[in-house]
Formats: sequence, C-alpha cells, structure tokens
Amino acid sequence: MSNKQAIIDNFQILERYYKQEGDRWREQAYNRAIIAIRGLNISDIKNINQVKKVPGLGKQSVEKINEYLETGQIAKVEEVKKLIVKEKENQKNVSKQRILGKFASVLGAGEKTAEKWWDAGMRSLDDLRKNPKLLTHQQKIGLKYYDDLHTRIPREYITTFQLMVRYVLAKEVGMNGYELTVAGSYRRGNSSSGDIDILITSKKLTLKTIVDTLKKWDIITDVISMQKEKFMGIAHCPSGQYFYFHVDIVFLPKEQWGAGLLWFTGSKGFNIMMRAK
Ligand code: 8DG
Ligand code: MG
Repeated sequence: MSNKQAIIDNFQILERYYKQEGDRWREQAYNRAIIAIRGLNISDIKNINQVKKVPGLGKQSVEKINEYLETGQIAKVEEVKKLIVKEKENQKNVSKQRILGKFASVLGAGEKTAEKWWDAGMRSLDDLRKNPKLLTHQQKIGLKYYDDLHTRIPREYITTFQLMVRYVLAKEVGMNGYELTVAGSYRRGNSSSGDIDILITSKKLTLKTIVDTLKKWDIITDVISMQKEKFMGIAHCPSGQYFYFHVDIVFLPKEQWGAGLLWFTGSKGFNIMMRAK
C-alpha cells in the first residue's frame, strides 16, 4: 500500500474515533486532512516537504504524517485501535451475559445449563428449540411456553381458574368429596402470582385421578413431573385466551392439612424463619 493510502486509512480511524468521542473540532480537522491528501497531485508521499503548506493540512496533521513516514505508524492510531478491540470485546461480553441470563430463565435451567448451551454454540431460544437433544423434558416445556411462563398471573384469573377446578372435581366426587385451597402468593393476598399452587386433600380422590380429570377437561396440558404427593405441570383455562401457566398441586392426607397449608403458603423466607424458631 502506498504511504498516501496508509495515511488516509490512519486518519479515517482518527476521524471516526473523534466523532465517537464527540470531539467535533478534531473530527473535522482529520476530515479536512483526508480530503486534502486525496486531492494532492502526487502519486505518493515520500517526503514531509511534499505536504507542508498544503491547504487543509494543519500542524497536527503534518506532524502525524511525519511520524508515519519516519516510523511506519502513528502512535495515537495504534492506541485507538487497541481501544476499538477492547470495546468490541466488552460488547461481546455484554451480549453473552444477556444471553446467559435469558437461558438461565428457562424453566428447569440454571447458570450451569446456560453455560453448557452457550458452549454448544446456542445463542437464542430459537437455537435451543431447534436442538431438542440438548434439552430435558422440563426445559422443552419451559421453551414451549417461555413467554407465558414469564407473564404474571393476575389474581382475578387465579380466582376464576380455581372455581373451574372446583367445579370439575365436584362433578367427579361431589362438593364434599375433597378440600381445595390455592396457597402460595395468592393465599398471601398478592395481586399477581408467578404460578398457581394448589393444595388438595380427599378420601375419594388420589393425585393421579385429579390430574387425569383435569387433563380430560383440557385444563392440564403438560406434565413436568408427577410424584405421589406432588404434581408440577402446565395448565390453562380451556375456553379462555391462549394463556398457559405453571401449576403445582400438592396432595395431602387430612391430618397434614394444617402444616401443609402453612408450608405451601410461605413465603419461602417466612418458612425459613419459622423453621429456625
Ligand atoms: P410466586 O409463585 O408468586 O412466585 O410466589 P410463591 O407462591 O410464594 O412461591 P412458589 O415458588 O410458588 O412456592 C410456593 C410456596 O412453597 C412458597 O410460598 C413457600 C413454599 N416453599 C418453601 N421452600 C420452597 C422451595 O424451595 N421451592 C418452592 N417452589 N417452594 C417452596 O418453603
Ligand atoms: Mg406460587
């Protein structure tokens, strides 16, 4: 590359840098210098005397050209290049952190899983959806309903949902065949909840028959996990909007009702404090 072109390239780096810095005076000085060098009626710059007294080339510009002719580089430009590399790395880190945060917010994933997905080349939720081999059953559900599961459930909605569940179960075993309470943040009076926590006791129903019934009515749509006393899954109001939410159902024998109610109502912090006492 000719000295002339190399100097123009260097000055363009400085012009862009000062623009970004908001230093309009230097930005314009280098802009004028670039135009002046381009307009020189010589094939290359070999000697500093060729650019002295050229309109548009100020003292600073001439000094920088001289520096280039003598050393093959301009110290300030090298410094700026390093800053640009650093800035790019910072931006990369910021976006990596943002993606890791998003990955860790998928149901069933945490920081470790997020790192694992990142290392496997995943960069978005859609990448994950296209690579089901990397996902557990729970994470697949988390991705399927990602937006809904990150939407707060309004209190009135839970009240309605609860009535619907009561109605369906009463159809199975009659009004007096079970006892049901919505616990968690709903029972603590919150105006919205992250999920719906239901506590049930019954002599006539088992957790399995309850879940099967709610599935039959298209209330429960997905099972995350099913143990003897605890169900975790996804449900919605079948005739309502297409809004799905996380439902936990805890099934307890009658004699554990009081303690269960206390535990399942929380909050988590309150439970820890209570246990410590
Ligand atoms: P949210 O759903 O509106 O976010 O709040 P929440 O209802 O208070 O929390 P939750 O995660 O649904 O848990 C329901 C209750 O279960 C909680 O209030 C207290 C109790 N609980 C504990 N320990 C734990 C725990 O480690 N995990 C979960 N999921 N619940 C716990 O005491
Ligand atoms: Mg809850």
